[in-house]
Amino acid sequence: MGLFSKIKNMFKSTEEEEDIVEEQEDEEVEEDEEESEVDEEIQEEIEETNEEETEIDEEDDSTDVEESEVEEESEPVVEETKVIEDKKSIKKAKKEKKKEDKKKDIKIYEKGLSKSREGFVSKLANLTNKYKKVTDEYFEELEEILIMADIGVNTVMDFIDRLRDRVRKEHIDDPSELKEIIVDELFIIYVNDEILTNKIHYNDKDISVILFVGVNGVGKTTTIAKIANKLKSEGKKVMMVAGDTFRAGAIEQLHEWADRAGVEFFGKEENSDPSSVLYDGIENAREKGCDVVLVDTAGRLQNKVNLMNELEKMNNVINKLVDGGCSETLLVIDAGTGQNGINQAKAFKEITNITGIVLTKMDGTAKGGIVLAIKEEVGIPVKFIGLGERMEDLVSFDIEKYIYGLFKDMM
Ligand SMILES: Nc1nc2c(ncn2[C@@H]2O[C@H](COP(=O)(O)OP(=O)(O)OP(=O)(O)O)[C@@H](O)[C@H]2O)c(=O)[nH]1
Ligand SMILES: [Mg+2]
Repeated sequence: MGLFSKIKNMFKSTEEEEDIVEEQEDEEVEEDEEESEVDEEIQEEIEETNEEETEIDEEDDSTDVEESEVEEESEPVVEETKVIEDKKSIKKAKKEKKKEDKKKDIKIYEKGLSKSREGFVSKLANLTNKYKKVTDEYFEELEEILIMADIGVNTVMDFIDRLRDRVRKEHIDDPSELKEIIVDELFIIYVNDEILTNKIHYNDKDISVILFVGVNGVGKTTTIAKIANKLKSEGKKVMMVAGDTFRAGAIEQLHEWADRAGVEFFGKEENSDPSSVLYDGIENAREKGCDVVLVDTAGRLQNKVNLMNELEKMNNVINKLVDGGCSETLLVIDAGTGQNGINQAKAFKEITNITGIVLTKMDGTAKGGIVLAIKEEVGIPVKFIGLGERMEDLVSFDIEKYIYGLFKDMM
């Protein structure tokens, strides 16, 4: 079975009732297994404690003092059993929440990628219907569709070469046979033997500071709000720091988002030195017991040297105040800007250490291929994608959900 079929099967349950029932049954079995695991744990712990008791019993020379000690020893068994039972219910609740979140995420992917699906994926489907045989014209048209989808010329060239190779070796001449192979190969481009790190790195020793950079209007501030909202729902205490002191109204805008998300805010007046805002912001966050500090910046690229100096200064502040330094520097890119966005990523990569990319406005573009282009041409992992303007419309990037959201109608 091809990769895509596997992915499709994984997500089928969100659209078919029957599968939901099956899934539930599977999960019940899983839960039973888990329960028996926990039961075994309980059993082991009880046995251990009993063993300790007999040891004490054996040592017992019938002095009153020691006897009362033995009695005291037996109490923790009850307590421990209770702790384990609590753990069990917490585990169960966590699992339920994960399941819910996964379903919500898939829905957001499906909805947010509908433009891309209708655009480039429907073109792919039409191509298959148009050609009876895999010919040179077929490849040329396929190449054009992929380039139009912002996949990036070099990536497309490599991709077409690989596809031609497979067609030759596997003696394929029916375009419909190629559909699944195309999706598989696109997936392979992304995965490419690397371990995908879509996870956000949090500082486990100290407060986590995350910087957001990117050119004007790409969605930095909105993304900060969305991430704050996400972190808050995970139980983290968050502060937003208004490091964009350059654009008029930027500080107030961030403040409003902080209020809406119900998180802490720190800012100074317009035109303050961003590094001094950051310095005081981190100290303030520490005083308030925050876990994560999200820093908005004015990432204008018009003057590369200035921006580089400013970001370096900000990093020096973070290094001075925070054990382990900056947790992440996320570059925000507007997916609708295509090659321009890729060029921004390349430019920012030269200026500072970008650890991840947030691709916004994926819902507004019919060119879902940019994710693959970023991977190929920039080599920085996409950590989040924005699929709408609402607070909930930001999801951790997951290649499997992405491929599913993109191609679900094609097969
Ligand atoms: N459809 C859609 N719109 C988005 C998304 N993310 C951001 N936007 C919109 O993009 C616009 C700009 O967003 P901001 O967050 O202000 O962008 P910014 O990078 O902070 O802009 P400056 O502070 O001016 O540099 C707003 O109208 C947002 O609602 C998204 O994922 N989907
Ligand atoms: Mg902004």
